[in-house]
Amino acid sequence: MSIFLDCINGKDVNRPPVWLMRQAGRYMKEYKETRKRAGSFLNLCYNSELAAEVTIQPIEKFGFDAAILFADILLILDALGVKVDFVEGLGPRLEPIKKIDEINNLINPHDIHEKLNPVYNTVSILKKSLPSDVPLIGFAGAPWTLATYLINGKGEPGSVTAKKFLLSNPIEFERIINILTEATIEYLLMQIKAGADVIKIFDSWAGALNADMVLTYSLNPIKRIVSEIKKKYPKIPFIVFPRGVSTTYSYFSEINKFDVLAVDQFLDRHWISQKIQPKKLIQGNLDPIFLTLNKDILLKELENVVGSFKKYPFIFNLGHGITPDAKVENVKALVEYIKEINM
Ligand code: 1CP
Repeated sequence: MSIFLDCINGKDVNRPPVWLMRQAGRYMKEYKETRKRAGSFLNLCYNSELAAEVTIQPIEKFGFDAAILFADILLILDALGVKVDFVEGLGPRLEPIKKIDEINNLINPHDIHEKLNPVYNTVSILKKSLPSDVPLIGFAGAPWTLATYLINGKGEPGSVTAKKFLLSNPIEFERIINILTEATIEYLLMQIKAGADVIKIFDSWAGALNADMVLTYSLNPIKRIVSEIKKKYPKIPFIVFPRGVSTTYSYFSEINKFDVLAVDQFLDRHWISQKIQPKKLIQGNLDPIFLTLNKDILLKELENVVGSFKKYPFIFNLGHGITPDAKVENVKALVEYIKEINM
């Protein structure tokens, strides 16, 4: 009874399912109120009741077809013993690895669960409280994206610091990727055990890698994670988001084990419909900036996105996360527009 799961499972649906990346967030006053009660962003992530509350807020307000667990991709680094802080107005700041032998200080991937237990608890609460037709998406950051934060200490355009590290120390970098891959497998297995219906892997900084590096450091570790998890849970669908990888998206579309490919807003929609959609169900790719503009500008772009993708089933979403300056009335208009489509 879920249009989102039906679409992923290849059943006939009469319109695209719709949800938005970062649908719980600062553009909503309800989120800001709960966030204030939590005291800090990390407290909100680790407070299962409040994290469940903010996960549900956009479902109740807008009627999205899927919910995404409220947490952050950087919690797993916190659990691995890296100091993580979220600085108001700046974003995440971490204590980065400065010397290669500091890799040895990371906590064993098998021992991350005590710290991450509140996240699994959030999943359990959500499974009980979400409407039965709204599946829950669990998620993790991909090893490369996590490695960029571990090495840069923060999001860095071009991920230059991490790229220099991997080119200068390929053996040590491989070790880092392996640790992060193992931890991610552990983390996602526990989310599924707690009740997550679908898993999304965010490789938000994959676009910083050159094409050959994309295959080695983005695609391969993600493939390993999905394969390992599907050995235990063969039916669990995976959405993979290698943001910014340009034409190497076509390599991701070849991987049978991936169920959905999330496409960013920089890809040519004609190319997506010709090269990707025949091979893989897609999700995307409205530029989040349209949610900040006049409604008529948004509606026109919705027409463009839907017009480009409608030859095949697709999941409606943004090309990247919603921004704090998105207008609530635009989000309402977007959901209404998609729900009125009859394909
Ligand atoms: O002050 C606040 O309220 C913090 C803003 C915020 C929020 C609402 C951050 C800090 N994270 C989140 C929640 C979050 N992050 C979710 C929750 C569920 C939802 O989608 O509604 C998810 C899935 C994430 C994932 C995430 N965190 C990614 C991958 C997706 C993407 O946007 O590319 C990344 C890269 C992060 C790191 C992070 N955490 C927060 C910020 C602002 C960032 C990214 C920016 C940076 O590195 O500077």
